[in-house]
Amino acid sequence: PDKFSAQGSPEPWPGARFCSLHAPGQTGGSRQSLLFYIYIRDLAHLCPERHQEGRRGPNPALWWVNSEGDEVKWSFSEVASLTRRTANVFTQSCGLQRGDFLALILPRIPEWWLVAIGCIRTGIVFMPGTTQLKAKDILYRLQASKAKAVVTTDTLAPEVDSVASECPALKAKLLVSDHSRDGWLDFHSLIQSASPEHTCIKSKTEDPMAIFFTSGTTGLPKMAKHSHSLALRSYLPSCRKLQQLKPSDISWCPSDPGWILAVVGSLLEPWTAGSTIFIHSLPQFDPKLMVEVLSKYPITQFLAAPSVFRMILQQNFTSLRFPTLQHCSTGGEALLPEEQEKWKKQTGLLLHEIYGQSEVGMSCGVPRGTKIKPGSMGKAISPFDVQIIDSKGNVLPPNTEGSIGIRIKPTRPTGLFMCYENNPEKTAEVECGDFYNTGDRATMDEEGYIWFLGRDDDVINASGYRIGPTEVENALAEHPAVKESAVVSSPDTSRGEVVKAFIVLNPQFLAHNQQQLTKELQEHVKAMTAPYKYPRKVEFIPELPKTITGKIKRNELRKKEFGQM
Ligand code: BCO
Repeated sequence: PDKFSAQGSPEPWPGARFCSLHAPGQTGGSRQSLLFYIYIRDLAHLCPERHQEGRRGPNPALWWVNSEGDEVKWSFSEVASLTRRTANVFTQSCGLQRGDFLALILPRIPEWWLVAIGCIRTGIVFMPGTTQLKAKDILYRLQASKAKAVVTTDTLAPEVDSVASECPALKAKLLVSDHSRDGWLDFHSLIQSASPEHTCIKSKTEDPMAIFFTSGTTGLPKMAKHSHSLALRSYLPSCRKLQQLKPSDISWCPSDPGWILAVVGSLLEPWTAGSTIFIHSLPQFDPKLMVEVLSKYPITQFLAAPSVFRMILQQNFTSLRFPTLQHCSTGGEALLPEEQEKWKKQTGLLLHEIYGQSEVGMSCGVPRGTKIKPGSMGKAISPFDVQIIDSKGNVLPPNTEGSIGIRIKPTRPTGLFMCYENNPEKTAEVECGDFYNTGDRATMDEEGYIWFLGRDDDVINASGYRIGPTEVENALAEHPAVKESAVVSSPDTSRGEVVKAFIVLNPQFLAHNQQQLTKELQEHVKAMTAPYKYPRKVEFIPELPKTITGKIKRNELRKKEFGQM
């Protein structure tokens, strides 16, 4: 790397101790092997320092490229040294301490990986956020978490500054940029002057590690808090079976690093296996560019949301053959059997489905080399005991529709979120008997394969984004044309589902050109909140369907969209 000089001697891998027990009296499915984590020393070493040169192939730990031909390649010892420096920047230059919260809002640049590992080393809880966040979203996140620090780039620094005065807990603003900015610490120069010596905290499995903001039917996003066991899960043999990553693999997960898919798929999984993390800056999604990248670079593993594969297939390439690609995984939304078939026909490769959420990471899937049943998202990944449950938490028989539940009693499994931070009510709401209720509907067949059916609430899953209808309705309510609105999911051939807004106009806007008004309202939502939530479909209606108590019947509107009425 030209920006940094990596120094410092490799540290030994301290190792971890586990014991494996069988839980007595487990019901439903095979006996679950519970891994009780006792103690892991210097957990933060798990990523870079485990894979010193000489013990692995010549591939770098991190390989970053952009479309302008710039490239960064870091070895594991370079990453180790740089993350030690990052840890020192946090504790010494920023005065942060173990347990403090840090908002990490960076695009796909190498510094994101330094900050994440720097946090793990120091016990600072990182909160990844997509760069699509707007000032209001950032304000909410900083206030709700009482974050002590934020790390971002020039693009979002003005948005942070516009709300920082309302965030009294915020004491450090770190800028990743070639320019300086008043009131901000310069990440690059601090890294250069920081010591490359750092001793990791002795983290325990139940210590908090990261927070993911996740949307629900009502209210603002909840803070799903994960412990270090999210990282520990990547070591479990059952999880390693999923992708079977090896040190010789070059793994690309283009998901925005604000999502848990990227934290697991582009940080924890590859680095615990000693694989290379490949990153393309991808300022904008472009399916043609993705095909070029997969053809040009020696990528062996590719993990992306189904919409990415769908949008590539929709380009109608005459040939889609990738010279080095061996394994493809997909998760974040439903994949249709015909998409699986088309990808296989075009590329000669299979698509292995993964199921997860911000609360659960990757909890089900089709491990590499095992039978794919097109349309099914695979089986539970141990130590998660996944069952289909009724509203009381009773396990349902095979092929019966119910909610996807993950057993949390008598023992909460390694890798499941700890709680919704500062929200015991919402945490209790998702507990159902002995299970965590995911809110997703499905059936399970006799072989344990799970068949996804949809949500049991009003949450929308558009191209892998979980969107709460009220977040969009609240943004629409701030436009003078909108008297009231109802936001629901609507089917879409590219994105699986999209956000649709049914809008009742205020009288003075009734005569307006509806096409123009649609565009204006879409731009308005994009400006008010993260643009991925904007309503791609808008319909103006005279009144919203309501119950006698005045509650909007979103369910009715959604059913109409899916032709179920
Ligand atoms: O389509 P439009 O152009 O009208 O709008 C797009 C963007 O152009 C626009 N936008 C983005 N940044 C903006 C902006 N507008 C104004 N100001 C800005 N700063 O907003 C819209 C954003 O939509 P998008 O993100 O869907 O963009 P795009 O380019 O269509 O990308 C398509 C996908 C498929 C690449 C994208 O939707 C995607 O990345 N989906 C996957 C999401 C994902 O990774 N989910 C995983 C979540 S974790 C999980 O599920 C657990 C699984 C283990």
